[in-house]
Amino acid sequence: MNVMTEMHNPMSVLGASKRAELDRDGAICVRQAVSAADVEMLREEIAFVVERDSPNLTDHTKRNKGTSGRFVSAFKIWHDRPKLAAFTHDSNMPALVGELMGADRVNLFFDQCFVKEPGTADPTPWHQDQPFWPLLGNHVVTTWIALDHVTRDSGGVEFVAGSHKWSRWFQAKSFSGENELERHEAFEEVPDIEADRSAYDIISWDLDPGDMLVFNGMTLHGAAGNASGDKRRRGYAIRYTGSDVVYDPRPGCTQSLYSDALKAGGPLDGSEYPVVWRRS
Ligand SMILES: O=C(O)CCC(=O)C(=O)O
Repeated sequence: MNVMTEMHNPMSVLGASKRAELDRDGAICVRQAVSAADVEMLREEIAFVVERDSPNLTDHTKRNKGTSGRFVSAFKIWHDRPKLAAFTHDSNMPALVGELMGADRVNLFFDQCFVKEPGTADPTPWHQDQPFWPLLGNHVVTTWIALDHVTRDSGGVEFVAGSHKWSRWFQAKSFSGENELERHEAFEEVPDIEADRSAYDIISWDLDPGDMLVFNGMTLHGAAGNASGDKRRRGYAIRYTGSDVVYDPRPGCTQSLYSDALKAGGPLDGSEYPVVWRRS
């Protein structure tokens, strides 16, 4: 059964154990969450953004310049793409994350695609998402939908299980190692996880197209480059927030996520970060 299209209450298919697993580990995998038709639609939409060098495209392929491959992402893409707007707002995705977070309300924060072409040496550095985002609260999740067959060697995203509960915030840095974000004095440097992988409980999943990772905004995660000679590694990520989240415009966040329309300490509600689900 396909999680997104076949049901009114997504948790009836997922089961309560997924919510407990997400709470415990900070990351879960939902198999075949998205239909083949939606995977195809997402591939086409992402190709439009990535292949036309759209203005919201960031090229992270700087760390290993001169090597083959390319690692790009694009950000806030649903605004210009009606099919992505429909998918992020009107599919069962908001209800699914609302149930997984145990929230009464879900806002769409933003969407983003990540493409690692074959032979890309650039890793996705280990990081937490929330230090990049002007948000406070626990109801912050990403759904990362695989659009290709993904393994650790082709750049599958890995997570440090339980790290969302460490009560530690790590300084945000750009993926390319350039354009450092403003330093936040209270934030620590990310530990060198690659230097001592066995010290951490690292979890990951091989994915087929349509499988979906769901993870908390405070979970440490990263990915290797794409060592495959012929397989792309495309992911479509949607960032949702829930009812316990407030706007926190502290220094050091991604500039374009600040909003003049929101009040510090207030809810995200507004046209920029719309409410897409309410518990009935
Ligand atoms: O796809 C990737 O390599 C990075 C994904 C990521 O860091 C995220 O979705 O927060």
